[in-house]
Amino acid sequence: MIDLYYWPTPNGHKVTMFLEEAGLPYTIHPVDIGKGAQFEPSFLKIAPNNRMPAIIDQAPADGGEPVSLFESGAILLYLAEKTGRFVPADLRGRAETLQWLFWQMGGLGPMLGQNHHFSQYAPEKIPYAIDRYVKETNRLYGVLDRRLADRAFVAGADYTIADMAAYPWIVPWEKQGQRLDDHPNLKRWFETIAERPATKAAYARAAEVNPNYGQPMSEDAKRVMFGQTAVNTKK
Ligand SMILES: N[C@@H](CCC(=O)N[C@@H](CS)C(=O)NCC(=O)O)C(=O)O
Repeated sequence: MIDLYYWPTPNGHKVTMFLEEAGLPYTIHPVDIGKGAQFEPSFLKIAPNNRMPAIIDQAPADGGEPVSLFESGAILLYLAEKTGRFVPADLRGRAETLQWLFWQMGGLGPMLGQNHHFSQYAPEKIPYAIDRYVKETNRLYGVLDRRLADRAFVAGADYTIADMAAYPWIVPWEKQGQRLDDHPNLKRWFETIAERPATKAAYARAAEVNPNYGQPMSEDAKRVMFGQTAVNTKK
């Protein structure tokens, strides 16, 4: 059984996508980041970066104590290794998959996160910041589109954790000031993943956990989420 500490955001969706694909039993523990649940001392023990997702694997493969993990990329890789699924076993396929997983974790996620911040949440509309992150998002979409020109999925013919990491960040493409029609290979990939039953099941969890899923962020939530300092992590 996997305990999943989750709120329905792009990084949260990555893990439900994996768990649904693999058919691993899991229990969701909602972490309402708009209300400050990420700062609860019990959560910080599992996730010292006060960000979700996080997991506790109650039955690790070595038969030892439960394993607790934060960082969505580390969680995807751990679960892939636990199940032997969604990461190729051969040296080259594995290297390709990890390369694109790290590309997502170091580039696509953080840059698109800044796009969301300055385009949608910032109290002032700062043209320079919006332009910078909308353009960087566009560049990254172009990289993914070129990568997908001659292969079905990011790492090759098979669906992997690299795809699961990237897909939820493309879902809000309109809010990011992008057009999927400008990136035909990316669009085909995106539509293929959207149709997977596990993707649909993962996204169905979103509204179950947060009845306000898809609504604009409240002013109270913005106060909780933005402007954090080290004080918040030292409870
Ligand atoms: N690199 C982390 C990022 C996680 C992250 O940024 N999670 C956001 C939601 S997508 C969060 O928990 N935010 C809470 C906050 O900002 O206080 C990962 O991939 O797990």
